[in-house]
Amino acid sequence: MSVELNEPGLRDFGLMAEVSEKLFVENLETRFKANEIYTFIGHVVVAVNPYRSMGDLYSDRVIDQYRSNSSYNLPPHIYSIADSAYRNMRDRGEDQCILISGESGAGKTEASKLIMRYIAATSVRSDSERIKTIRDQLLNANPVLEAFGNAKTSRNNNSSRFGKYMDLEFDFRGSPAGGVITQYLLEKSRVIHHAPGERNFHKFYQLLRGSTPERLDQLGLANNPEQYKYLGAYGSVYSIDGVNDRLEHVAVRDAMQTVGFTAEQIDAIDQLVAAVLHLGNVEIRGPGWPQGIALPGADPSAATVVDGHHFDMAARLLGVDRTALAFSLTHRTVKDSSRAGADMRVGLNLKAAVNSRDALAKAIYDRLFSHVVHTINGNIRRDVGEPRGSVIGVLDIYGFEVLQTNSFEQFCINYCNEKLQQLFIERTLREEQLEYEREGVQWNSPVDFFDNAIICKLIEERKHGIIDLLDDECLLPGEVTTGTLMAKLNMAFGEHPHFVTRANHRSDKTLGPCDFRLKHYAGDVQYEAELFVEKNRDTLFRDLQHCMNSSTLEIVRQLFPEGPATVDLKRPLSASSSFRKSMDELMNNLLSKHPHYVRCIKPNGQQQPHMFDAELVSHQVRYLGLLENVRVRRAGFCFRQTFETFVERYKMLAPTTWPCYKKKGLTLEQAVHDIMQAAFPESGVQLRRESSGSTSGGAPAANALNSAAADTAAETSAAETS
Ligand code: AOV
Ligand code: MG
Repeated sequence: MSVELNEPGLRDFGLMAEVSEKLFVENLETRFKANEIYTFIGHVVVAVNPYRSMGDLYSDRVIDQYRSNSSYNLPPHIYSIADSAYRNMRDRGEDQCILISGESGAGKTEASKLIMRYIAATSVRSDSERIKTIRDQLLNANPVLEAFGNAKTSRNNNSSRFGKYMDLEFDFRGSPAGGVITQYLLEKSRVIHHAPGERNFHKFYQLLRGSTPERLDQLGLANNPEQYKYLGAYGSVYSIDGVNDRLEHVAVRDAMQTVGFTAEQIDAIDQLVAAVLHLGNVEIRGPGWPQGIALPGADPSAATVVDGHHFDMAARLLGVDRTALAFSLTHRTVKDSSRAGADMRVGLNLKAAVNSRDALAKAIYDRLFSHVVHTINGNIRRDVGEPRGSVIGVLDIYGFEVLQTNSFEQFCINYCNEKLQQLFIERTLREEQLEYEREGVQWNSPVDFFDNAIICKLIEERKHGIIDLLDDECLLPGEVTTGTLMAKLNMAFGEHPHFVTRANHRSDKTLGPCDFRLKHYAGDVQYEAELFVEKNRDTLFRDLQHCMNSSTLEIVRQLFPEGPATVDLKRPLSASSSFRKSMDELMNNLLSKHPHYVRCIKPNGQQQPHMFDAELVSHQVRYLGLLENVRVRRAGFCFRQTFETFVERYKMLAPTTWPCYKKKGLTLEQAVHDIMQAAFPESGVQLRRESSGSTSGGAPAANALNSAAADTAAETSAAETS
């Protein structure tokens, strides 16, 4: 970490002499090349992923520095944000949240872990064993979640395939008291399929490579991932550079124990992961296949499940009867109208039976992931009876992504990123401008910015947005063709500036008949609508549900509780509408807290250290709205400080405030005024008219130059700006 005076480039973009994309990116590059990966825009931290170990940058020594100094006297750091959130929470008793955004591979998850590490180190000041246990449990939740919910993608070797929001709860002294994790929509399609060059969830490889031979034997598994169809799609990779799945397996089991899982619970979870691998290898053939499992009373037109090791193990590990499992994979129970609605079993053809097997595998893994999160929450929950102190929420979602083929999952992921961008716009660009107006502070002309509300509305608007149109299709009985969905979308959005299909852009030959393109805030993404209806319906046939519920294993019965089958409900909550609902809840939650932002930037597409691709960075700077962020800060006032801090720091500058303004009969506001008059008689500093509590927790604040700027006002343009 550099010494402050030698710091390369500008530490705060608010100090730029002129705001331009070129200068912005140049400043990032200068700093990146000098090992300074963090830069401020006011209170926002911009972080460039270094793709390498940063030596001492995150050490305990540095934690101590940020803990004992005002962040603004130190170089920008992810710890500055963590410190400011923690202090606000502890000293003002205000709930805080830290929102980390950026595209896939930009460094969000690493940032979230560094923030948690800082807060854990800072908040645990006592020797209380209980507090230390809570701290360890909170920190160890991350590796567990990553094992089950992260995977190697083409963008990121450790890509989060779920959204994570974690509330860290503190007692009134500011010590950790517990936590709650909320997860959003795991990309469960990855269980059965992944693109060339990618992997399935880390957990599968860890289990195969890390289990003892005896354990593998019990689970009927080989230690070679290539033998499993769900891991071995064409072009698959099985290993990740620098990652040892065997050691990870041990580390994750240890972390699970620290979080509070019992050895039996861990074994039961591994058993179900093994069952999923076996299911993937269960062969399904056409009707009457000779080696098929004989099913008395089966529909002769039904596909057949091939008898063999994998089927046998799947049934055994799931604790279900072989015949019942084979039946539920190849048949569906329907009402027979000719027999007064009595149940009738209809055989599934080969394709439908394969789908049914894959749907079961996805459902098991998806529910298992929720079960893991639920169990963690049960263990890290604040003690009943402990009064609720304040909370710091840390949001780490899956980043905006554009893949070779984009399906329903990317649609949800990118919608989530739109929502987060919307929140950023609302709170940093719009609110900042409104605040100046509210406070009667005069400032330069308003700053224009691209408001992505139009895209959010296109996706989520009730009755008229893509989600509701998709739901309408899903409600139609029987097979729905993608063609009818496309026709509906074209009819509704043919003229929409952010919606593109073949119908409204005939000259665009890259669009197939079932493709639509959304012009997202972060770039265009072309979606294949082919599986949207099926993935959105997200139904698991009653037969599979019943079969799983009949398991001899408690964990399986818990994952598949008996209840109304989703297919029978009048208006089931589809995958996309339930995602929209959870996004609404998330946004309301975040709006109720004091926000802090980390904007992560990916410096190159090769995941390489020391490479800075200025074009790629420019694109991110543009769509993240960072220049607008700087303009708003500069059009307004770059530096704010509470009156108290300001007077304490500069009281020696005016005769009326030294040694104590109170003794000279001044109010706090008069003291600030006198100091400014004495130091900068010509400056344009304005004092806030009245306290609104928006930026300083109710304390009167001065939109004044802060210490660094006041000391070096002549060198910076901040004085001219304000
Ligand atoms: P993401 O969370 O933003 O992507 P990650 O946090 O997983 O991205 O970062 C990707 C990789 O970049 C990590 O595995 C590290 O190798 C490296 N990295 C990130 N931040 C740092 C850092 N501060 N210091 C050193 N290396 C870092 V995604 O979850 O795909 O949207 O969905
Ligand atoms: Mg991540």
